[in-house]
Amino acid sequence: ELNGETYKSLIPYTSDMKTTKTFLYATIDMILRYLSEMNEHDSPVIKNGLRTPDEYRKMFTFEVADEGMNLYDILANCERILETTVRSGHPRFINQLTQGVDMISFVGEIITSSINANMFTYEVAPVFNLMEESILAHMREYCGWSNTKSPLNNGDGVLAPGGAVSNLYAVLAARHYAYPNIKKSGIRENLRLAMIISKHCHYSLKRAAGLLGIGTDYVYEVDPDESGRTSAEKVEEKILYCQQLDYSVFFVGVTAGTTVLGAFDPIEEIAVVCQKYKIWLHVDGAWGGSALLSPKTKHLLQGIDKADSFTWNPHKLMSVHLQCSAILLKHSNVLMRANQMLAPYLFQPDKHYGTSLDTGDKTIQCGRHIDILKLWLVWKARGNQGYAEHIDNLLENAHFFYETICKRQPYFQTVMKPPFINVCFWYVPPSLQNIDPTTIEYKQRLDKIAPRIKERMMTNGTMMVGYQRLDDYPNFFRAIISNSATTKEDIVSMIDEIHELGHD
Ligand code: ABU
Repeated sequence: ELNGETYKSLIPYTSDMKTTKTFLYATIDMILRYLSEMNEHDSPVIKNGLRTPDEYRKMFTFEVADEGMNLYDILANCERILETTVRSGHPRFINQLTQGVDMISFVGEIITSSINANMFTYEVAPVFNLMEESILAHMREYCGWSNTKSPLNNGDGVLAPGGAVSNLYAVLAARHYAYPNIKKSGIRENLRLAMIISKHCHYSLKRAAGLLGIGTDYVYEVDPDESGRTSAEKVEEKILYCQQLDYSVFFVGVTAGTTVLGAFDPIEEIAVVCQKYKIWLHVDGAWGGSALLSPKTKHLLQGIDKADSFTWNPHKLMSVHLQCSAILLKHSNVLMRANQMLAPYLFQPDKHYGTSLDTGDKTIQCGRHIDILKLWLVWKARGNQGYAEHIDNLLENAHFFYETICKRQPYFQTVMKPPFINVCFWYVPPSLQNIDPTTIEYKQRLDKIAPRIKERMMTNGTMMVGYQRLDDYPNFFRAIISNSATTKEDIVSMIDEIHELGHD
């Protein structure tokens, strides 16, 4: 039916809805088949395994042509994309912090797409700007930044395309707060700015220093302890060291839920140090910020009320589709003052509705996608209570994962007791069992095991889990389950799979 039709048979090129309906129903059918198959727990995460770039190049015609493609072939291409894709919503995809496909969030994405509006001004996205204002205020309440007199004037925030951009906002806001003239005059040579971050913090903070003219050489890293936490004493030592060098430290960045180990820096104690030296404290909770949602885990962020800014990514632990990251600030108007350019064609000061909800002028973007609807819908559907249960369930799964591999010694060795959802471990094959683990040979050989297992895993396509080196540790696996669909049976199957793939 769609074979002879082109895009010109679709709205808006025709007002007849017939072909549009056929095309969209066929698309929905295809998506339903994909989602249903993806939720069969024993189905592959990558059908036929990961192919080489050349194999994919042969499977698709990536080049566009002079002549357009008919609608049937467009759908055939979509079908092939779904067939070959890495199914990040699969219950056994635990490779990345972003996982799963939540149906309410999915509906939010479809509706957002149908509207295709731009967040930058109130006049083109009125309801979405109000929704964002309300949800960001609610998130700030979790940080303890509420001001009952004026609930919407108790800080600021904006949704950003990802945690790295939220972290960039934090550094930018801190720099502007301390040195507002830089926006206009740049960093003059006699101003020696420096930042202090935890060594295990996200790399985006260092990149922000490069982007904002601080210079990556002037980012001082504090070594964590053996549990991956940065101590307040070490932060203070670093501040004093920088002061001796005559540097002005304007930013301390710590982490709530480090990317690999899931460690939480002691915010309360570090906040005391930052207050003593009047330095902006940023907490990157892109991953672990959602621990605030559960009464059982919110203690992990004790002291967040004393921070100046906070990154929190709903697209990680809150089952919301990429992209959805929040940068939250305790201080009102810093973002606007730091970024405002008053483009006269967009942010006219004499608009009849006022300009306070023209959020575009406080961002580093111009056009901005609507990321709020999916978050708002999921939060509405679950309520605060549903989110608390979600976090508790994920933690329970992490503990189950940890306990199961503890029982599988000596083949599975844990890196540490998980501080949060991250379960880090080595697989030690029989060939390494009789080698002294304190030797260099053992470390060198162990370092090669995780990549080898991962290669076999990707070739089979049965599951996906990430691995990395960290400090002196040889390559180890990091299992993180943020998908509500992952069950205890999946966990046992994945552990069995690693054991099978890892055997010599
Ligand atoms: N931005 C951190 C994401 C890292 C991960 O998914 O593993």
